[in-house]
Amino acid sequence: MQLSLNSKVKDVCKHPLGRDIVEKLLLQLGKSSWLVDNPIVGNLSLKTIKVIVGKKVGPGFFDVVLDLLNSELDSPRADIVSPTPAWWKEAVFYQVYPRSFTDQGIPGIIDKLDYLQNLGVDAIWLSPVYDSPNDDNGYDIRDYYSIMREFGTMEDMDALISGLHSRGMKLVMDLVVNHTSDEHQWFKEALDNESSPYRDFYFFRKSHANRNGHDDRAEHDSSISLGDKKSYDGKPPNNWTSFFGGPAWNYYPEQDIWALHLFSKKQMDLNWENPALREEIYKMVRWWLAKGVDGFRLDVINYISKFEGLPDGDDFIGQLMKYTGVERYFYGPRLHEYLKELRQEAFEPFKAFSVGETPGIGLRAGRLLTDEYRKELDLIFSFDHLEAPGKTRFDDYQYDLVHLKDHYVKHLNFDGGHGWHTLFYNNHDNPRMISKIDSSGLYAKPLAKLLAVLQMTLRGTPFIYQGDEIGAKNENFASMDDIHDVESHGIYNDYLAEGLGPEAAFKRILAGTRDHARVMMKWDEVLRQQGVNESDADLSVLRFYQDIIRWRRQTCACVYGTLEFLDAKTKDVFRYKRLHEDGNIFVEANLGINAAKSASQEGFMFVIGNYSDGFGDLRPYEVRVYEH
Ligand code: TEU
Repeated sequence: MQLSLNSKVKDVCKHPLGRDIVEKLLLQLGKSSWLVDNPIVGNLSLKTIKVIVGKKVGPGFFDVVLDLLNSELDSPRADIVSPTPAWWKEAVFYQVYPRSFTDQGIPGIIDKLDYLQNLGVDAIWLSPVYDSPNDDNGYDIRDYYSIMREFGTMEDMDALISGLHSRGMKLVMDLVVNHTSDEHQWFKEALDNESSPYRDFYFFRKSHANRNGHDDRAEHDSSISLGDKKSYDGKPPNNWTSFFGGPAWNYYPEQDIWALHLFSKKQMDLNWENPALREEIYKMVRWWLAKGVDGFRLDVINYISKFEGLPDGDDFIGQLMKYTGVERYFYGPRLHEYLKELRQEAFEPFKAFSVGETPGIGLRAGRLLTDEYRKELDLIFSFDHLEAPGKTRFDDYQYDLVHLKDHYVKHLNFDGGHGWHTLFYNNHDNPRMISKIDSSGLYAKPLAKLLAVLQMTLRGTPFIYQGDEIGAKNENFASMDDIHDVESHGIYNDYLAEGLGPEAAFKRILAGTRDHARVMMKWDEVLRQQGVNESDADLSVLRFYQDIIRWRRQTCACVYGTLEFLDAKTKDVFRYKRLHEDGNIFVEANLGINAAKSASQEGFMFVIGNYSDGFGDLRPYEVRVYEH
């Protein structure tokens, strides 16, 4: 059904994307869903709501939202099915960030394959190792067909693939196809020659002649010299902002043209509307798969379809989401079509695995991307659980695990068996989760083990990020000089431009910088933790990870068992069962630092926990796993 201003709030809530957006808003505002689900509000028309909130949200808001909702006509299936078995549902993944896993590039990773195998890992996701000028640590690819010199050679890459395969492990590479480096041959030719076939691989646009008023972002854009600013009329083609600070457009004075970059100034967005570009991408994916790669993690893959004409973003949504324009591309009108085509043309012939990185995708849209019958992606990474309601990554606050529990209760059974989930707490884009929960570090060890248990026993595929297995924490960076990430510097400059003092701006960067997760892996700590004696009652985090992964491997309930939440409404304690014909498990976890009553279940025997024994009240962040 097409929605319009005559539609009612309840119609919007019935629409999958509409419901996702409403829930996201409610979460941000800390309001209960009763606010929209009660019949009085539910029966109000959007026209009436517009009269009530119109001033606050501005004139274009409703049109923009309706445009977005009307671009999605499907809904996830309502029936319940049993999940089909797949290797990637059973596997434990481990993300390697090659710049800091070792300082030896790909040969360094090969050296650590035995370590990963001993840990119990089945597959690695390798962040980009392609040739790149490294403006964004390899997420700015210059050549998809060659390896970054400092990481090694194509022969090293082949050796990595065979080293993994000979150990029965798999390799998932990073696929960055929303953008390329501005040093990619395609972009260079496209910029230099207006009639190049590559011109339409990117978004080149003239200034927006009709934009009203003077746009002073141009003056603040330090990448453009004063002389150039004369020829530059200060009007980028639209008002979108970049995730890494400043406008999402680069101006090229010699050609008097702009090009779109949602990320850094050197990461130019690709135009997926162009079939020739899509064919180049599919060809490249097939080339890697033919080499033996087992699948890909698809970088910001939900951004590849932009609304036609690249219309301005809504200012209200921009303020709310911190980035202007996102609603014009985070779930674009041709996204499903492109994903189906990519799967069919490149993944399907190799039976390859895909996990999409999809910032901003909610529960229902997530199903439309991953439900098996839709033949799009196998899995997605969404990030709603990484921050508490109303908080962003750059807020300095204490993360409450009750949010994580609420998130899981809502999400993990929602797919009705048609889809599957990813279970992760860290990656190369986020500060360390255990530091967000407890900045004092006092409970770092029980917390690291608690997260490991949840990750290995909930319904979904675990993705460990390098360092999780030794309980890695945030770093004590002293100033911006210690920070290398292009995102942190861009956002720091935005904060200064907004009037924040250098100290306050640094404090925010310190809370959210991606560098916490990008420092060198602490191999001396690995050695220390490996040395902990088997009989030691208080196992190191590393030994604990090994044990729990080994146990998960022999416990079918951890993978395919149905998931049943107990006491879902009880705060502070998280209890669930996984039920399977080969045996059941029961997990209980104290989500805070106050003692909580244990409610062990009849017939269940204690298997493993993060304190030396499993008796009495639950201690701070204590988790216990039982079997029956
Ligand atoms: O990340 C995209 C992404 O969602 C984050 O950078 C996000 O924009 C940011 O956290 C805002 O909250 C992927 C990669 O994982 C990241 O390392 C790259 O920098 C980025 O894409 C561009 O390729």
